[in-house]
Order: sequence, then structure tokens, then C-alpha cells
Amino acid sequence: MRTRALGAVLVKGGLVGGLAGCGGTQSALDPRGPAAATIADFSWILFAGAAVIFIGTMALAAYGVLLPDRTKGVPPIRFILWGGLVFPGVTLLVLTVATAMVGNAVDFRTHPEEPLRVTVVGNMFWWEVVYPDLPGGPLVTANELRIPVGRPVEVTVTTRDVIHSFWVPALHGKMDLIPGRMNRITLIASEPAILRGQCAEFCGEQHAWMALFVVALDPAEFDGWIARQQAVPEPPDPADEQLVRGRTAFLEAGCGTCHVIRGLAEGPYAAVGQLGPDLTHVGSRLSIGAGVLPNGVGPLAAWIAGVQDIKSGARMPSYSTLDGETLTALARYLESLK
Ligand code: HEC
Ligand SMILES: [Cu+2]
Repeated sequence: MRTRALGAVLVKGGLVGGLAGCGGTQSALDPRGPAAATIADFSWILFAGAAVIFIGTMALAAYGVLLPDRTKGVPPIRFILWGGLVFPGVTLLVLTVATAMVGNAVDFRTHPEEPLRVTVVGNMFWWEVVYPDLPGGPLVTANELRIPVGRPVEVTVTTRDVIHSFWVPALHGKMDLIPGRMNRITLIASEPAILRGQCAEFCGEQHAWMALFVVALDPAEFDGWIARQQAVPEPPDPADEQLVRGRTAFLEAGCGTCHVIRGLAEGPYAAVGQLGPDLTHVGSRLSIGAGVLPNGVGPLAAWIAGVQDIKSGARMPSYSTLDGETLTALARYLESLK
């Protein structure tokens, strides 16, 4: 009796506990697009099939071990032929064909609609996101891929350093980012959503904090976002001394050697650096540091002063010697870049 109760607890706890982790914004089992849905359906078929085979094999093993009669002798040759050769052979053949069919079904290259093209470039430990052929000219951002719902989005992935892997489980499978190569994966989101993706190939110290967000928007909202991102931010109102101070601090601290802010491309400290994320509209992003902190004045200040404590090994130095007022001004200036 007691064992049975314990068994029930284990089974229930295991199922409920295990499945609770399957929903949400970063789950292949909670698909938000047709490719991920096909992959999830196929996974369940594989899972069910594997479970049946596992139970069958274990039952045979139990039969062999537990049955007291040791004189059963050798099983008939027919059993070995069918069970050990024909069954696995046919199963593997069917799976090979089915896998190829699923692979075909989730490849939207022949989709009748013209795709939106995006390039994603992997960097240790963040993602550069480029929209190369928008009507208003190219757009560069980071760690966030905004896409219109329903339209295919052809993501070309490559890397500036080591191998990374682009994986947004709720939309599609993985695609490797390989030096010197352009790989392609086409995503379709079927509903507005904020999804989380993750680098899926160990790439160094902060691999685990190389996240990115995919924001699927209604097409009209997406167009509005593009228009806002393409605009060059206005210089701060001279009456707001704190913002002016923040902007000056950004230039004088040399942040522009690694970061672009469009609109700050002139002068001795021009912000035209290519080693870090484009910060032109950093204030509009959901997170900073590829998912490590939420956005906002406080987290920005913390990031600037203590990158190496927050994300040690990130390719940006901590600016721990900035005084409090300058730091606040700098963080407020960046947060104002919407
Ligand atoms: C040596 C190059 C370098 C310098 C100099 C530099 N940064 Fe960075 N910065 C980076 C890199 C690389 C990242 C991405 C780190 C990561 O997420 O792994 C980054 C990330 C950031 C981010 C987060 C952006 C995002 O969208 O996630 C902010 C904000 C930022 N830097 C501000 C600054 C400020 C302000 C300064 C000057 C005080 C500065 N940086 C100086 C290289 C640099
Ligand atoms: Cu990576």
C-alpha cells in the first residue's frame, strides 16, 4: 500500500513537475509557429514510439531474468531475425524517411510570400541583428529580433569569432553560426509573442548569457517599430543638463570606440566603434547584456560600472571609476535613446 502511494506521488510529481517546465517562451513543446509545431508533433510521435519499445524491451528482459525456469533454452532463430533485424531495420528506415519529410515541411524557402531578410551575426557573447534591405535603408540593432507575424523571415546567420548556434525553440530548430559561412533558417511566427532564444553551442565563458529575444508583432506595429528605429535620435534638450552631461560623458569616456550611436558620428570621440552592440536605440530594448539584466536607468548604471561583476569575461571593461553623478547621467542618457 505504502509503495503504491509512493509510486503515485513519484508519477504525479514527475509528470506535473516535468511538464510544468515545458510551457513558456523558450520551449520547443510550446510552439508559436508552424515549423516548431511540426517539430513538436514529430517529437511526441518519437517519444511515444520510444516509450513503447523501451517498455517492450524491459518486459522481455524481465521475462528472461525473473522466470525461474532456466531450461527455456535458446530462443527460436525466427525470433532473433524478426526482433533483432527486421524490426529495428524497418523502424530506422521509416524514421529516416519521416525525418526527411519533417525537414522538408519546416523549410519555408519555397514559401510564396517574399521573406523579410535579417542577418544575425554572433559575437562573444551577444547577437548583432541587421535588417539589410529595408526601404528606408539598413538597420542595425542587437540581442533582439523583431518580426512581423505571419510573414516568413529569412535569417542569415554567421559569426565574427567562434561557432555559435541560433536557437529560438518556440519557432524552429537550431542553426549553427560558422566562421566564413552564411547559413539560413526561415522563421514564421503565427501569433504576437515575446519569445526567448539562446546560443546553443558552447562558445566561451558567458555562453549561458548569450540570449536573444524574438518579438513577433502585428505587421502595422512592426512597421512603426522599424520607422522609430530608423530615425536618428534627437540631441538632448540643452535645458536637461543631466542628459547633456550623459551624452558628453559617453563621448569622453571613449565608449564610442566600441559602440555606434547614430547622430554621434562626428568629432574626435565619434561613436562609430564596431566591437560592441549598436546603442542608437538601446533604451527601447527589453534587456541589456544579451538577457543578463532588464533595461532601465538602474541596470544600465550597474552594467557600465560593473560589467565584469555582472557578466565576467564580456568584452567590455567595467567603468568603476566614474563618479556617481556622471554614471547616473550616462545611464539616463542611454535610457532616453528609445
Ligand atoms: C572595448 C570595447 C567597449 C567599450 C570601450 C565599451 N563597451 Fe559597451 N559593450 C561592449 C561589448 C562587447 C558589449 C556586449 C557585451 C555582452 O553582452 O557580452 C557591450 C555592451 C554594452 C551595453 C549593453 C548593450 C545591449 O544592448 O545589451 C551598454 C549599454 C554599453 N555597452 C555601454 C557602454 C558605455 C556607456 C561605455 C563607455 C563608458 C562602453 N559601453 C564602453 C564593448 C565595449
Ligand atoms: Cu554563443
